[in-house]
Amino acid sequence: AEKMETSLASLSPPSVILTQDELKKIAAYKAVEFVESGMVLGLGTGSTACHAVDRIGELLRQGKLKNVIGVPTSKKTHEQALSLGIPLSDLDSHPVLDLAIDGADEVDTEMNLVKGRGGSLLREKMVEGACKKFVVIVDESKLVPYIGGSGLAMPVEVVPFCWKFTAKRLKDLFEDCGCVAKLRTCCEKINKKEQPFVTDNGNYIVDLYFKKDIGDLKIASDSILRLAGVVEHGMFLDMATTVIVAGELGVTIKNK
Ligand code: ABF
Repeated sequence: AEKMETSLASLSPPSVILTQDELKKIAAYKAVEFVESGMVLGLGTGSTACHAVDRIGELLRQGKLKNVIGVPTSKKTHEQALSLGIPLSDLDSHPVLDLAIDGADEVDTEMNLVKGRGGSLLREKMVEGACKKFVVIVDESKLVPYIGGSGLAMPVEVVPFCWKFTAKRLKDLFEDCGCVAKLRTCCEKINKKEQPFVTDNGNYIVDLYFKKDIGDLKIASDSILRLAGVVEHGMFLDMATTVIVAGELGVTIKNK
C-alpha cells in the first residue's frame, strides 16, 4: 500500500478539536469526490458510510451528479438511499460496480479490514467484492497494527441452526489465541431473556474476541469458511483499493 496524500484538514482550523462524527464526515465527503456521473455505486452501511450516502443524495439533488445508480449493502442503507431519491439496483442487474464507499471497524497497515460490527458484513462483502474500486472511509481510531488488534469483536455470520455448535467450533479453531466466541444479542428482551441479533439475511452473528494475534489471516479466513454452519466472516482481506483516514492532523489517502 502506498501513501498517496497527506493534507491538513481544510475544513476546520487545527486548533478546533473535531468530534469523531465530524472526522467520519470529512472522510466520507472526501470519498464522494471519487464519484462521477453515470457510475454504479456500492453504498455502504454504518455511521461513516451514512454521511457518504447523504452527500451523494445531495449532489444528485443539486444536479452536480447525474445518472448514478446505487447498490445498497443493507436494508437500512436501502431505506436511506430511497428517502434521498437515489436510483437503486442490485447485483443481479449490475454484477460489476464501478465504486463502493464504506466504513470499517479495523484497518491494518496492509489495508486489510474487519467489518461487520454493524451486522451487514455478508451483503457488504458481496457488493464490495463486485466493485472495481473499493474506498474505505474511517476516522483514525479504526487504525490497528494487526487485525484483531483493537481487542474488539471479529464478527462471523452463522446460520441459526445449532449456532452453539458452530460457535464452539469457531472457538476451538482459535484456542491458541485465547478465543472467546459470543452470540451477538439485540436490545429486545422476551421474558427478560436476551434475543439474538438477526442479520438482514435471517442469520445470527457470533463475535470472536482474541487475546493474541491470530497470525496468517488467509489461513484464518479459510479455516473459518470451511466450517459448514458459517455463512461469512468480517475479515475483508486484500479488498480495499483506497483507504481514507480522517484524523486531527488532516486526511490521509492510501492507495493499493
Ligand atoms: C460498516 O459499518 C461495517 O462494516 C462496520 O461494521 C461499520 C463501521 O461503522 P461506523 O462507520 O459506524 O463506525 O461499514
